[in-house]
Amino acid sequence: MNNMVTSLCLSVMVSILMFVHYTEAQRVFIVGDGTGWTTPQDPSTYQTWVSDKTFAVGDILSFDFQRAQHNVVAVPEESYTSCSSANPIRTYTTGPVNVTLTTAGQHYYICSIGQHCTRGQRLAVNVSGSGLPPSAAVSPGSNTTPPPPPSSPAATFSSASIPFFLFLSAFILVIFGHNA
Ligand SMILES: *[C@@H]1O[C@H](CO)[C@@H](O)[C@H](O)[C@H]1NC(C)=O
Ligand SMILES: *[C@@H]1O[C@H](CO)[C@@H](O)[C@H](O)[C@H]1NC(C)=O
Ligand SMILES: [Cu+2]
Repeated sequence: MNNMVTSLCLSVMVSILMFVHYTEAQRVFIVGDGTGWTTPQDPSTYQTWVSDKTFAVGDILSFDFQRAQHNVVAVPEESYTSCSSANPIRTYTTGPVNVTLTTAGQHYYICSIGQHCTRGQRLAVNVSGSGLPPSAAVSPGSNTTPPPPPSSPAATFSSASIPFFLFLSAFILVIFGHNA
């Protein structure tokens, strides 16, 4: 096998690996699954929904609702707790909408229409800092979360590293290509 072929294979492998990690790093969660984003029958529906999940920066919350019937308002903790739309961080009025979790920490969402929030249409998620294995976001005392799926260390790469690795692949290709 000549250098050209070797470097081409290497480039393709690196690109594929990065793509795999990219897709791992950006998981999409349908909020409420089949229930969607609505005023739930059971007020604890969304608390139950988050209880067996862990979230990392880069994950996407997909809120499935019809425009005008509901909305999604990102709010501070106090507003979530009191079901107030005071100090909104961001409002999404058109559903379905994908909200990317871009920062670590607690994120709170409510529906500000009518009494929907007090009837249970609110969501609090705890987002871990990187694409670390989900176990990193679970407190030691918690036994409600099943063991996390195996996750390679490279899954900690954010989508931002993709251009870098594509560039690296091209670089390797050029260097080895010239030596061929
Ligand atoms: C949300 O993201 C998922 C997965 O990428 C995609 O299939 C879906 O169409 C997106 N929905 C919206 C409203 O952008
Ligand atoms: C969120 O997760 C972090 C990391 O596991 C934990 O230290 C923190 O207490 C959690 N915050 C809340 C409000 O549950
Ligand atoms: Cu609503």
